Amino acid sequence: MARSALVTGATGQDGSYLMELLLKKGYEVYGLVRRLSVPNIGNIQHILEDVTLLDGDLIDQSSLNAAVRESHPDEIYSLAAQSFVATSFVQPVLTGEITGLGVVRLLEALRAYAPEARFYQASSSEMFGRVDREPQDETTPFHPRSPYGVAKVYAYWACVNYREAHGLSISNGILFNHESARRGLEFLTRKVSQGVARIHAGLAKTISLGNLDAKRDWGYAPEFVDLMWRILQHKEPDDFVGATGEAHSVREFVAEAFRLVGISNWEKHVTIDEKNIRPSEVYNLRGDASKAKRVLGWEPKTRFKDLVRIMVEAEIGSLEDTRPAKGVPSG
Ligand code: NAP
Ligand code: G4F
Repeated sequence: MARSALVTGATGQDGSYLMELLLKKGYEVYGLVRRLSVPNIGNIQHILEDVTLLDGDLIDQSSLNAAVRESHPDEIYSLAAQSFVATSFVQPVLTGEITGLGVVRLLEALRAYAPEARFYQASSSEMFGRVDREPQDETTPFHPRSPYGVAKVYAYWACVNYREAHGLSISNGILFNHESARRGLEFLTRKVSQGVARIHAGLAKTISLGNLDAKRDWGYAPEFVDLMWRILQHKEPDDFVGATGEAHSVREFVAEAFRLVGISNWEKHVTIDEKNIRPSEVYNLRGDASKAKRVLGWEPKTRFKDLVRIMVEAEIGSLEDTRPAKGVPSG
């Protein structure tokens, strides 16, 4: 019989890649989606006929109970979150409700209705925050710097506690930034790759950014969902860092994206706006994923320059797709 998996955050970047991966592996796939006035299914349009979507919201316990009961999951992937750090400063209570307490609601549903299932929690390198060592691994202390990071720390420890207190099979993936053309438009890599493509096409002149000096360990999302799956195949529940081991600054990302379209004087096209600067910043993240390599055989392949190229090319391609063909009137 096919194994069954329930994925929360199904419409997001990671949820969409993970559901594709699980389908390829022969799983029966259930995706939790919340009701929106206009459905947000762009990332999963192509697999809609192959998965079962269940209505639910991390704020609503009964909908999570029903989703777990209906999907009879062997594996649960807890990916849903208010995941944008900047928003967490203006919506800290909502972020705590969804990104923190929402995970506990899902754990309660696990405990009541699928205690044999393996559970993956999407923990984050944002939990390390103000780091006191480099690179960061599973033993690095947490010092979150945003309401989002604080909520993720709460969810992380809730998962550890449910594992220890109730003997449930719960694992954390502490993943560093991973990106793709399916990233939300507000995240740095997508904002830059889309902005560069638009400037290249003559549709815009500048991109408005914040702190150019922050450094991130940026990887490619499809490789990181493979790590999520590997974590749940490991017999013993455990916590793993996922990272490339390389850090680059926002400035480097911007320069490389412009270089790809032949623009060397990129400073002319970037403005710095106070509104993009966070009240407290995470300045430097670089991960050490040697445990994931040693125990799970996982190693990311896509390096920084490949990632920037993949994202810029995707944006240029999608702009070309939306342009009217020659001779065809628009409108
Ligand atoms: P994402 O694209 O922002 O997706 C978040 C998902 O959560 C969306 O499907 C969203 O649904 C759903 N969601 C939000 N609020 C919800 C609620 N109240 N009830 C039910 N669903 C809700 O995030 P991602 O990049 O795929 O990341 C997946 C997970 O990994 C998140 O937990 C994120 O915090 C974590 N993480 C991400 C990274 C990274 O670099 N991408 C790194 C470490 C950890 P809508 O489409 O309806 O908004
Ligand atoms: O792309 P970002 O918004 O991602 P951030 O804050 O690192 O968070 C992402 O990665 C986390 C893993 O570490 C996830 F847990 C989280 O859910 C999310 O996926 O910002 C990256 C960096 C920051 O230092 C930010 O201050 O870019 C800097 N930045 C500079 N200008 C900007 C901008 N970020 C955004 N979004 N927009 C700007 O204009």
